[in-house]
Amino acid sequence: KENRIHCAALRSKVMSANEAASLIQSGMNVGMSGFTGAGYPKAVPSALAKRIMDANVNGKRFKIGVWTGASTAPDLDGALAMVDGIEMRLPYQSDPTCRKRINAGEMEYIDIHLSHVAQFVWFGFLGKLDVAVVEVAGILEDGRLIPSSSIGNNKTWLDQADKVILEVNSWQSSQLEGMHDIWYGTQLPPNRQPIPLVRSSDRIGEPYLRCDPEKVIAVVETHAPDRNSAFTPPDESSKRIAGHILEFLQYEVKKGRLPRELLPLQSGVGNIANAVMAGLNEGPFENLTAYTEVLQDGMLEMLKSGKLASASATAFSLSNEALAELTADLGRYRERIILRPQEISNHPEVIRRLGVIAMNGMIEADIYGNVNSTHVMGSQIMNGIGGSGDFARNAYLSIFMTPSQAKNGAISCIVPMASHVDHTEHDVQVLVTEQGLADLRGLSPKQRAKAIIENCAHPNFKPALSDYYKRALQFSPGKQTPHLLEEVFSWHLRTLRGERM
Ligand code: 0RQ
Repeated sequence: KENRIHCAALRSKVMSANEAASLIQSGMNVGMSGFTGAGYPKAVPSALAKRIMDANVNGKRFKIGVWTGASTAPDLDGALAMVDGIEMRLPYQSDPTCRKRINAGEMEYIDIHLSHVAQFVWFGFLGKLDVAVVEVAGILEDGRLIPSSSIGNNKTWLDQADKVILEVNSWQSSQLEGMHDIWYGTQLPPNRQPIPLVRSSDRIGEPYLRCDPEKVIAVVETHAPDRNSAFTPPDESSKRIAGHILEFLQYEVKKGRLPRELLPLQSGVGNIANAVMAGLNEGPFENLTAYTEVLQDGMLEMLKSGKLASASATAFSLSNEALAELTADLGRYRERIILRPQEISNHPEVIRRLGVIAMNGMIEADIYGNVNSTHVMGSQIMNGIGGSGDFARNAYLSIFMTPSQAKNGAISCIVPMASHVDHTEHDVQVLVTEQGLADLRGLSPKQRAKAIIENCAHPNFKPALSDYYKRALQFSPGKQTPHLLEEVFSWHLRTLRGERM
């Protein structure tokens, strides 16, 4: 195995994953690396899951708090949830087993704006962080760490945890060295200073993570791949959504409200976001930039074609094919890709300053433009708010997109009232479905309702929405945001009862 550990003091702490896992006790809060399947620890979490299972077999309860950057992988979230080993999970997850436990009421989950997590820990809002388990790509002679394929909250975990377990993964390309930008200038209020980042491609920090070697209680060597999930090729609906957005952006350039190279792009997770990038790659814009959270296949394609000059993110989220492409040419890409801590990639101050164009997916929106990103039928968590709030609230333009219907047409994604609200009407400027785009800027609630129903709703649901809105306008006691309260959730209730509209 290639030696990635060049610090003698830390080399002396190398041990097996089982030995390292035995240093984690029930009741501890554990800060794990990992962000959308990139850079999560590959060995210690599964070893810990085994240890928890053994404890359970012996009639002992063994649960920990699991804090991460964002979602991880089956061998972290999945393995720990499977053995019911997670007391509290934060700040984002997308694992099926986790989701099941959370929705069954068997696991506590706090869904937090991703930019809030680090500072909440620094403020002491979340309690004590006992152990950090962080994957790195290598260790320098002086003990500094070469970050892995995501940064997430690693800087904060390493600073705040009492004890540190490092996983050194030789599967990660050694060429990652130099790609990261870790800013150590963060202060706590009232002593905060402006973040000196004025262009999305600026480097303001250093390429390595610092870690007090005294705190390191174990180093585990691994050679295992990230969880790289495939994207489906853009379907007809995603292509149409992308088409509407492209047309809109071109119009904004024509109107002089956007420069020709646009403004830094943020693109959410999932296939639709990826399709929009594919659309932009074939579109008329040149010299684009990205200030985003995860770098998906679509953006890598744009870096490759040259449409995208540079991209700033906190993690990769690539398919195996895209990863092979990146790895083969990492030396070249490294100059144009910057991975930052998530409190910087998602920082409201920076997003507002740069004027980011935010494009995120959603579960449903209501006729006034309130957006639900997280809860199906108001109570079942899907994933979490992730970075969508960080970006939507502070963006130059905040765009939300979804197919107009879900579950093969059984459900309308435009509803009278959102069953859960993550992004209020105030933070939503543009709604897009395959049917069309509603530009909500400068519109009052009643004008918004007309635009959303007219442009975004599926023809199968449009008459019922128009009918609801007309009656609300007539019978609602208030005419600012007309609603019929006895009816607002009737659409959801029908779905829950298994009836079609
Ligand atoms: O479920 O696969 O079981 O059928 O929700 O929906 O249409 O595949 O869309 O992959 O873009 O996900 C909001 C979840 C959309 C995502 C959400 C069901 C649908 C399907 C997924 P099935 P699609 P996407 C920064 C940005 C929050 C985090 C975020 C998300 C599943 O975009 O998690 O924005 N966003 N981060 O069937 C019932 C409806 C539904 C519905 C969709 N109205 N009712 N089910 N579904 N609409 C990046 C990060 O933070 C990491």
